[in-house]
Amino acid sequence: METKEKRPVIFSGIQPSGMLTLGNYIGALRRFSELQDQYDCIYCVVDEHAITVRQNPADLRRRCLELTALYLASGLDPQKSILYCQSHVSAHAELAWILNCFTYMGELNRMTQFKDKSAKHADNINAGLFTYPVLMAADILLYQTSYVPVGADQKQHLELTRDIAQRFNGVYGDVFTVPEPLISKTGGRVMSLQEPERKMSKSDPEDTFISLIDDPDTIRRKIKRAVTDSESEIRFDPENKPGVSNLLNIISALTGESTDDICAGMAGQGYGALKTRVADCVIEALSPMQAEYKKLIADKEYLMKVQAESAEKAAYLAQKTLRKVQKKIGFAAR
Ligand code: ATP
Ligand code: LTN
Repeated sequence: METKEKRPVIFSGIQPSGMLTLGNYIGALRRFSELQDQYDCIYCVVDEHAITVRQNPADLRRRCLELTALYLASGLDPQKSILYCQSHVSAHAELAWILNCFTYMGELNRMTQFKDKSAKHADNINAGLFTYPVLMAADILLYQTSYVPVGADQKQHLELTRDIAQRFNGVYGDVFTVPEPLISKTGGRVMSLQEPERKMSKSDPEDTFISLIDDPDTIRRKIKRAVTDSESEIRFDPENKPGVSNLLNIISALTGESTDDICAGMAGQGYGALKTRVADCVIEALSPMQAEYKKLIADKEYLMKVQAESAEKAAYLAQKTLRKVQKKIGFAAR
């Protein structure tokens, strides 16, 4: 962020709600470092979002450090990108309150993530879970973000963020940059290994996802047990063969090869061979990051230093937008 020339801003966030999965990696994380040379990148550990579901305090604290280590291990450079924790910058919660007053109940009622999470946590449907997308809008809008790299599941939240920004700008003039999502064509939606109709999620049971720190044996075992179907033909057909298509998609996202080419190359082979190929690709993709992660996670002090220095830079940028918003709304001058 030291360059003088103004570059478009990239912002994204990941919840410290569990060890990241292959879905988080393919849909979001692996793209973050590719963007840092061209844009001003800000990547957040969204711990305030994570508490919309009950979290064990010690686990939450540990996971914030783990996610910071993963950000670094994936190739993010703290000299180029801002890598910080949401709760270290109070402007997020402050802007979220204001944006709550520019968001309609009807809009939030339509959010599919809210419906999914309420069904999963029927004993704790709290107001934070409902207004979750407003805090996400605040995250993004605070930094005058142009692009938001996310998985396909976040498209609806991005559309709401744009609507809120445009509504606010309509009343007060051009206060916010209206952001656009960056969703990759392959890999925007990696599915569960056990229920391939549902997206892979880090807060689901262990055997449904590959964790980014799973060792090669675990990766092979989980993929071997992945649900396929009773046929034996390797064919890309998400509707009728969701399990096999998910495996093909994973290979395609990791190698850049089209699913058609992968199928052609494996003609006549069975699901066993397909699974071996998937496991090989996943192990190859994750190994360098895992080695780096192991080193980084041992150095807590360094990780905390990165968080602290980044939070300072983020807070400076966030305050600029927050002050402007407060002034426009008519809050008393200080
Ligand atoms: P949780 O299970 O706690 O809700 P999650 O695994 O869905 O978490 P998030 O922290 O909400 O993960 O998402 C982080 C990023 O990863 C977001 O950009 C999201 O769109 C992306 N992502 C999450 N799951 C997948 C998936 N299965 N495929 C592709 N991208 C995904
Ligand atoms: N809502 C996202 C996580 C998230 C986010 C953000 C992503 C919170 N704030 C800002 C991009 C930009 C999720 O559930 N995956």
